[in-house]
Amino acid sequence: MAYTQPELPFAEDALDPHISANTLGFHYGKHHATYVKKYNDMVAGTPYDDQSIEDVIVATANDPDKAGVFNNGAQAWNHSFYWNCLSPEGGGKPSGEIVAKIESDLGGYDAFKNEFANAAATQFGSGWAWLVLDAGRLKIVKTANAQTPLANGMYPLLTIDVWEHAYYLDYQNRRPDYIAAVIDELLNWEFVSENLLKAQV
Ligand code: MN3
Repeated sequence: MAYTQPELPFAEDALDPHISANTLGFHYGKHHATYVKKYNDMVAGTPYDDQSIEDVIVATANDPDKAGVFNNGAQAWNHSFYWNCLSPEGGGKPSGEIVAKIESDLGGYDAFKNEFANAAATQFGSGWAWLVLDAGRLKIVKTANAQTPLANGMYPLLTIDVWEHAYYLDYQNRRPDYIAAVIDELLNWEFVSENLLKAQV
């Protein structure tokens, strides 16, 4: 069964001016779509075809012979997850159960914000910054290229894509400005809270 690229959860121009329709057109319509297509082409007719994309990502991580399947599968999954982390109504401080968890595990919202922004800004080259649940505790991690905490037994709650294709049309080299805009204006805390609830079941 092929992996289907999910619909964007908002209109292509809904995140403007923080992330433009032009960026989303390329990022969702070209980059993400290509990862999905390549993944499906690579797994077609193999035993991976019968497995969920999450299982394939875990099975192919750290296997150099399976780098193509892993890279395209992980990038397909990471992007599907990333779109849900953004919302035109997002940004700012969270509410709900996540607030106390951020307080106890990370030292509060300001500490979260600094650590998350720093992880995203200091990921050298292409990659991702994440808020994850790791053995019951919130943690901020960064990953290179297609790497994903899913492959390391962590439960992803939130991510930001820091590949240049995510921001270059809007911000050029100013990655920290893109990161600040996402945190202050777009982060979908409702999605993060849903993920936390699912992770704790
Ligand atoms: Mn991307």
